Amino acid sequence: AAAEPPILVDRRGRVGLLRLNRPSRFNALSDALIDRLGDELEAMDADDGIGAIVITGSDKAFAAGADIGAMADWDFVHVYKTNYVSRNWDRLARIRKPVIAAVGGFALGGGCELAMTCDLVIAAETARFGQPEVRLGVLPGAGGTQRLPRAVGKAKAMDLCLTARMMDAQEAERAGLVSRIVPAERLLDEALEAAARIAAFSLPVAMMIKESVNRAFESGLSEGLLFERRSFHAAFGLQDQKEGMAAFLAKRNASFSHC
Ligand code: CO8
Repeated sequence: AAAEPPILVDRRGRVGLLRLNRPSRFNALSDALIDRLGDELEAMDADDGIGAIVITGSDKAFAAGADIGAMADWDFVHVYKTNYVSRNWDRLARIRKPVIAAVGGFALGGGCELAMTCDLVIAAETARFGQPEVRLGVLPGAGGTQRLPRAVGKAKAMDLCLTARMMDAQEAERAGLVSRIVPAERLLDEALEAAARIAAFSLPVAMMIKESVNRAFESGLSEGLLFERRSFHAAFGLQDQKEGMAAFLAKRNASFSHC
């Protein structure tokens, strides 16, 4: 297993599929894994033939967090000087195409943070989400204290981060962390279908939608609305706008050329 790549890369039409592949470690997020994930995501982001990306794990775990074995002996100077997390995580959040997390089993610590860095979270009924870092004598370090309250509100974010308890898929969906719940055996198919549906729409429009929704978390309402309005106006510069509206009026399916 040591020779196995930490990420398995696949492609289904216009959908890129990345599978976290350290099953014996519950897909613990080693540096090698995060580095590779960043490389593969950036390659797919640059690939004109890909319109959406799915990240998934195994049945048991999406990812159980950072690799505790690797971290145990690190000290402040080491993590500060090597810029742990920022050095290889920030690039994940800069991916411009829609990314779907297909979560089965545990999404804990950095695993939950990875799911929250994605744009949609499709969860199997078996999914469990948590930020249990407090148990280890640390706190969430890849956005858990920031993205979780934005997703589920302060009350639940405090509860999860301070008590280390897990949320099941139902609670996570009610709270707003999860886009949809599906039966475990349908997880990958549902995620791939959602990705294929997104990828068939205009790619520049999907990118603008992602950018604009994310702007809601970075700005006040009037700035966000202005950003949306500029993007909406820009969409009228696309061939895909002409095609989408002409297809509607002609009562046929649109065929987007992604430009
Ligand atoms: N790191 C390393 N190894 C792990 C991890 C992990 N995060 N999680 C599980 N494993 C290993 C176990 O050590 C065990 O190994 P072995 O078979 O050699 O004993 C194997 O995976 C199976 O685990 P368990 O025997 O514990 O299986 P259980 O079914 O009893 O429990 C759990 C599964 C609940 C997932 C349990 O393993 C667990 O609690 N894991 C740790 C979860 C955790 O604390 N995560 C937070 C880590 S800290 C963090 O994520 C900080 C984020 C900062 C930034 C991230 C940047 C990458």
